[in-house]
Amino acid sequence: MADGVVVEPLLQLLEKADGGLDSLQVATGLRVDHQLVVGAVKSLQSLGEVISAEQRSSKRWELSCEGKEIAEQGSHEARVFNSVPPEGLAQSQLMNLPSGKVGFSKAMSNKWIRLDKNAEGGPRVYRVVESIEDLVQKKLLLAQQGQTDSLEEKDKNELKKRKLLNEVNVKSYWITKGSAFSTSVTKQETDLTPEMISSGSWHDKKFKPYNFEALGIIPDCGHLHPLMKVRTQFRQIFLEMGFTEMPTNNFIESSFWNFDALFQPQQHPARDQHDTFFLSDPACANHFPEDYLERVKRVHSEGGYGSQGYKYDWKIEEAAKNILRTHTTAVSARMLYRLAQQEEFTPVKYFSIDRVFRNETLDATHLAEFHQIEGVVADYGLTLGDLMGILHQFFTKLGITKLRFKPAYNPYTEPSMEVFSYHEGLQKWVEVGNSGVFRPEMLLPMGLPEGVSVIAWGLSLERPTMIKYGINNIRELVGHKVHLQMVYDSPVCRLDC
Ligand code: FB9
Repeated sequence: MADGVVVEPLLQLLEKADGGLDSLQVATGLRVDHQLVVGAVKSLQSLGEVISAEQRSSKRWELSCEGKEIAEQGSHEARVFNSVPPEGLAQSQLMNLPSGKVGFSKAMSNKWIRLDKNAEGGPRVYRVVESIEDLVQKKLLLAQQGQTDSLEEKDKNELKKRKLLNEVNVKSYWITKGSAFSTSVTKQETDLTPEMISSGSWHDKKFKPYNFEALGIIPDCGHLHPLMKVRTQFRQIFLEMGFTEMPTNNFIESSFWNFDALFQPQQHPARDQHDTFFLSDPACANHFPEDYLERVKRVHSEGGYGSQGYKYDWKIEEAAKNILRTHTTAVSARMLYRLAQQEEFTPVKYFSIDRVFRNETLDATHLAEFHQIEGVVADYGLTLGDLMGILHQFFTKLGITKLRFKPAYNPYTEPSMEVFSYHEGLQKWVEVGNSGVFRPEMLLPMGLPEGVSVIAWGLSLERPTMIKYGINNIRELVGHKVHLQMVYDSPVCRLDC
């Protein structure tokens, strides 16, 4: 029955009722599910003052699944009694019956059966009485028919203790006649159709009033991953600071741009298999700016630009190896080389936020890839002080004001600094990034003018995202085990608060 079919019978019952009706009574009287009656009440309420309905809570007794089964088939103890023939039954056989184990002790305590432990052939069960009255089943049947009032409190509590009967809170409606009560209601139209207008039938129709309180249907839509929400915030911060985003749409990079151009020697441990992912096909890149490549080769093997170099036999084969980029600093190198090709140098502020890949040991906060955030500023005469200043400006926009700088080492920056911030929640200093001034051995072979210095810093996107969204394990944030509901439910991200 749809709730529309319940409306008329409900009104008929209300017409005859003395005072009012409870929706549960109506459901029992009409032998329909209570929710259908609730639906009919709501559609009648939308018609105006046909009825008035007041929500109320009441307690009522409901049979549990086991209670329903016993009401239908009898208690376990009764089933045990009925399974014992006049000549008795071996206890082992009785215990193998479906109700044996559950009903045996109750049947014994009811003195319906007795156990002869010394019987020939082993312990044997005999009936003690001719017949029994299964009161448990009787009481459950009364409760099932809504006659729990006829049960004593102790009976109800005993059945509740045996988890056969539960007392539940039930929300229902007390329904009374409204000021515009009628036993027949005309269906209200929800749409004014062209046919109604052309035929004029709209004159005889009743239209459902607009419900301006109704909430809109939440549209199905896409959802941004928390990482992408935080990336947008970082992008906004960089743009506000006048930075231009670098093109990072190449996960695959040559070792030349990822390492050699950054003056990272070919025997550096970061360049071997256990830290870097190498491609097998295509294994090698084969297009490099020839003159620039020669200058890189020379600065590694012989030195130059005031540097003694690394004095090793630099090999193009090593530089040509294709890898998954280990940092977005490879992109910065490409962009700085392109800047150096300009007729006249112009200062720049670049940033990038994209995936990088490292063949690292995985743990709760580290995967073989992460998103690196990088800022780069190139101008004449930039110093470590400028780097500290721009780091303060950048992190202040993240709401991080207490910074400390610790001397560090990077192959491509000198000096280098690790950046720390005091975490009020953890009551300790935590590393929030790394930074430095690119070495002349990196910048001058590119062709950047003497006197131009480049300061840069980097951090990850995952760490602030995990902190912001209270995620402890990286696998709850990224990867195949991520619950999409986490993505749907993740709130908007504001980094400065
Ligand atoms: O992101 C990091 N920590 C961090 C950052 C922000 C943050 O925000 C809080 C909510 C307010 C919290 C924490 N780190 C760098 C520090 C550590 O997490 C570290 O354990 C992990 N590091 C990654 C590298 O790990 C292999 C983070 C990643 C990182 C480290 C260095 C760089 C980039 C990313 C760099 C660089 C660089 C240096 C010089 C010149 C150019 C780039």
